[in-house]
Amino acid sequence: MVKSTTTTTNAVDASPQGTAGVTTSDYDAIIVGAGFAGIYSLYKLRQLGLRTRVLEAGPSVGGTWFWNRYPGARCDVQSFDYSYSFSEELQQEWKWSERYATQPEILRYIQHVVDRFDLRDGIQLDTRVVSAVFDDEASKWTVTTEAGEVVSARFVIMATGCLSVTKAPTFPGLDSFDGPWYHTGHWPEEGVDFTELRVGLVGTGSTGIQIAPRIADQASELLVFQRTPNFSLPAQNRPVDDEFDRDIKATYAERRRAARKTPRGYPTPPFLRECSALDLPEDERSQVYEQSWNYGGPTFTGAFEDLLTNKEANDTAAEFVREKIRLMVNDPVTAEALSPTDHPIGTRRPCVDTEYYQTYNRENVRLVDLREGAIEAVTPTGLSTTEGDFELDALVFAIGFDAMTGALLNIDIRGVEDAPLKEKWADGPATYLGITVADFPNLFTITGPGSPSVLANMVVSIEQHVEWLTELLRYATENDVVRIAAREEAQKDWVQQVADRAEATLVPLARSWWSGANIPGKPRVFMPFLGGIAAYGEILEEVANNGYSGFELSTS
Ligand code: N01
Repeated sequence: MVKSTTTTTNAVDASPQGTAGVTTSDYDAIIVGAGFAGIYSLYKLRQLGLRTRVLEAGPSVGGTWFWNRYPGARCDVQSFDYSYSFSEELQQEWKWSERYATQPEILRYIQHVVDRFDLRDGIQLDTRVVSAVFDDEASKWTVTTEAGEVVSARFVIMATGCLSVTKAPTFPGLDSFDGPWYHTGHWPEEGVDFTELRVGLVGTGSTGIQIAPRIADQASELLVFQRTPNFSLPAQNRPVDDEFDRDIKATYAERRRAARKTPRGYPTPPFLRECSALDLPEDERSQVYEQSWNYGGPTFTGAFEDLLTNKEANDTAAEFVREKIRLMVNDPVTAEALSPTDHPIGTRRPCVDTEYYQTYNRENVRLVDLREGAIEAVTPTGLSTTEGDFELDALVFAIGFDAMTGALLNIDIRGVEDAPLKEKWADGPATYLGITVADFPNLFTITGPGSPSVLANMVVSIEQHVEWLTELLRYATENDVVRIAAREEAQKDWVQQVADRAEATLVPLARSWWSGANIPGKPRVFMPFLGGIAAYGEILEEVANNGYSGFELSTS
């Protein structure tokens, strides 16, 4: 437990989730969010002996894997890697059924972890945090919930997720629509039956690409409204048989260690080349692409080391995928419309699919290219574009998220001198290492902007942050540190480094949610750290080894 001036103003509420009344309680740490990040934070901080409570807005644990329960939702990093590595027993006893697990299976896994490690009594569900205010004198946070509950804590850990605030559909006339409409990020728990319905799907990012084939299985007609085509790579999903399961588990710990030494946080197959795509003659280069394509998943964009830095090299990969699309989609006009030409491959989040392109060969599926006529309004009977009206019985919006900063800025976070985070980040997020913010002492952002987060295996990104933070809090505990504050200068340098790394690549050539471009009015700042998990891990280690350089640690 942190040896601090903490006084308990009320008995610590150890009641099960959702049963807490309006009380004032005092903790060592409050964690906001019970997804992968919040759950692991609770596990680690309890081990440290901190009195810790998780406040979760939803009625269940799981975070993004609770809310995004649309048909077709699955991870696009292999299940064996998209899972916690902290417990050898856990990873040996859990058996994934598919190479890329579905949302229900991942949610079951998260529930299992919570029970397996007796974490449930530390998680308070149905509790939305609305504000967090720093008390400069006491070096403590006061956290208030929507229900008016007030809790205080030395440390606040924002495990609020990078993709947890949905982008709301704002099409004029939506209220007048006669049929039901759904956002994929708030999918009804009981599911939706599209049988015999004409369905309009808006959005062709990772979500739209996953859900389209599943809607097409049911609907009498599916119209996919696409504004920007994305590159999508085949998952090459398959069931996990016992032999594969045994093979992975025989060297699981080694696999996990190796993953932390990669940029993306998962093992890379041996055929990826550490050279330029342009170093190989065309037939050999194509062979590498073919191998990566057949291997499946996002690995393709790492086939050569310069795909994200050299436009000419990138063009060879992009053209390979466009050629695949032409081969998979029977109608040449549709194939052309599905083929991205406005951004290099990998400069927007590559999608991973199962039978997405082939879906357009079905009789009941049609692509509507919004570049030829944008959506003007929702009408009582469907969608109206500048090129014509479409009659629809149901609408599905897969239009994305206010990513990375949305969940943090939805909470009224006030730091030193009552300064709102919203004002500090008016021109875009500024953090030190993606995990702390100057002038917001004792507040930590798991996979916050400025960390590898969404560019890597999220579970590895989360573990990296939580483990590093646990050691920092251990250090604080052992050294009577009550205030951990990032220095302004260190933050300035870090923000510059994050921007420089992005500038050195092709990512500025794309409009993407990575840089806030999907939300009108959001500052255009490339938010994640592009250096990768391994390099980032080394930086974190160096900061710690240097006595937490860049931080001011105060004992009173
Ligand atoms: O959201 P997106 P997403 N009119 O922002 C379109 C993760 N994820 O939910 O590109 C018409 O990528 C928009 O068009 P445009 C993953 O990191 C992971 O699909 O702006 N269209 C785009 O096509 C992913 O990257 C998994 O022109 C409009 C789409 O909606 C991230 O979540 C699965 C529009 C939004 O695409 C976000 O993916 C799913 C408008 N007004 C998601 N507004 C895994 O497998 C938006 N669009 C782990």
